Amino acid sequence: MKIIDLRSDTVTKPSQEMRKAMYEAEVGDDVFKEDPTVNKLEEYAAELLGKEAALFVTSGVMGNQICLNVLTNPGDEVICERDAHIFNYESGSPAKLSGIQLLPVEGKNGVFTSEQVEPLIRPASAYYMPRTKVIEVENTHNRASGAIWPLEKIIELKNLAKKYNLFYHLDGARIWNASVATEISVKEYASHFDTISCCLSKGLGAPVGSIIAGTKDFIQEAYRIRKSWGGGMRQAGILAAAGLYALKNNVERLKEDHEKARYLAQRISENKNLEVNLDAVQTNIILFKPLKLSVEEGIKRCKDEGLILSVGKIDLIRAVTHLDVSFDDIKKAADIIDSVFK
Ligand code: TLP
Repeated sequence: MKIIDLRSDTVTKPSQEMRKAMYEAEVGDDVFKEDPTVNKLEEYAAELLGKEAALFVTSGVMGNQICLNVLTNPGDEVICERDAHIFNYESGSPAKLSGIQLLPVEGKNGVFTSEQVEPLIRPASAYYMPRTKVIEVENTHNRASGAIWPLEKIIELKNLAKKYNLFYHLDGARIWNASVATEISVKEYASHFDTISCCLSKGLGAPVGSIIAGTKDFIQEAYRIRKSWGGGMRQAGILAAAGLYALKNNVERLKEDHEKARYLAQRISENKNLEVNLDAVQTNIILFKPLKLSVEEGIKRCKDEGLILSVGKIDLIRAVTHLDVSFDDIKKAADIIDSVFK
């Protein structure tokens, strides 16, 4: 039985062409900054994101956590959305690695407003309170079904961050998806933030790695932190080659993943035993609620039929489209979902 794996876009495997690029990569010791392919990837990504410098890191979690660590001191506070990845899925690392706390705000489809944030900013004179240091935004928003932050909302919060002298960080794990969906360049998105972390190993199909970007001074400090957390890699050009290949070949095609997600979400919405917020399905993630079966039972029954899904939230099932599933696979997935939740 062919298995259709929609647990995440992280399950993609490097294509033959990507593997060829990896095989042929020129390498050196990146801890000495002598890996030409890593250097090329970092320069290319910095240019693409319109930032002074970029750094190749092992994962999205490492990217976000290095950024937060560099931007804060222990005891500081970071404002983020209630469903943010840094709040829910990074193993408590802000507290563990940087001694900082997060202040979550309830958003709508992952988006929160400056009116919500302004009253939460701690007064500078209140020495007994934590210091507010960073506002963090996630675009696209994973636990909000891949919803996109409207540019005007991004700018509104940037202005607030500026007003209070706060840093502004973007978890842009899937910023590529936001960019192809809106036709707003990643450079434009990134220009509003001090720091950005974005993944190569999600919809872009690279096996490993993320990029963080910001000013030269920021990246110099990030480089120290990466090493101290065990993230200094040696002949990492083999991995960077996959990242470069992904950035050059796999961005535009994300549109196909969005079409697949729209089709699947539509089919799910036609099933009276399932509930889906179609407004939030703007990119490649679908969250849906089974009304008659539990999430666990629904996932188990789909798996028995050859479709692997994951838990999106306590009462929601998640399906993510990606480059290793065809349109036919998605039609099959929709049929399986219909038969399980009939
Ligand atoms: N998300 C994973 C899981 O952790 C849920 C997924 O399958 O979607 N930021 C965002 C918005 C993410 O969605 C993820 C991964 C990360 C950061 C972390 O990236 P990795 O897994 O590379 O550390």
